[in-house]
Amino acid sequence: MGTPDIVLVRGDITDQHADAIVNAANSSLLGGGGVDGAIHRRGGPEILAACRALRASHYGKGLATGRAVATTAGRLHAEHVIHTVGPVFSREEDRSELLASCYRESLRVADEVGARTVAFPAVSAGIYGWPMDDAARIAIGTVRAADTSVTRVSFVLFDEQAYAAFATHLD
Ligand code: AR6
Repeated sequence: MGTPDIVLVRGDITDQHADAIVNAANSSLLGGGGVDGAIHRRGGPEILAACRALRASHYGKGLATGRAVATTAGRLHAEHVIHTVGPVFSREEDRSELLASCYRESLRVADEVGARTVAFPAVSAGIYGWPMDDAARIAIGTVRAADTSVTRVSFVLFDEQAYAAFATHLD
């Protein structure tokens, strides 16, 4: 147990090779746009079938915000997809702890399934509206404070602005 090495990658998370790839899902677990759409498209129907089975067996009301759960990774270059539900950004309410929980819970699930290398997107920083700089601060701060058997976390950033925000907080 300890703190993982952190690397930043500019690119598409569905191209990554890792033991586990984290999906920025929603509580339905039944797919959506952004990372979620890309993961289901590239990973194939096996992932959705596993999500449906989880809905039926454990998460009839959906997966709560800040939680994480693992499925097969289908055709992705990974063993597992870890689906986590980020909070929708709010100016009225501080939901930072829920966003931090996504990273902590995803690493806890990674430990449970024995994943040593994990690729994360910038959870909540797309459709859910979180300002990128703050999303990066929470992501890096939480992973740095983790005590996990995961040895390498890569943050896979889609564009230059996201990459720059993460690079600032890694320094
Ligand atoms: N690889 C890496 N990063 C990506 C990719 C990709 N293929 N596609 C988008 N991003 P988002 P959220 C970036 O919207 O904000 C879905 O409908 C994107 O530019 O995927 O947590 C779910 O079902 C942004 O920086 O996730 C939920 O309903 C970051 O990944 C909702 O969106 C996250 O953007 C979740 O919204």
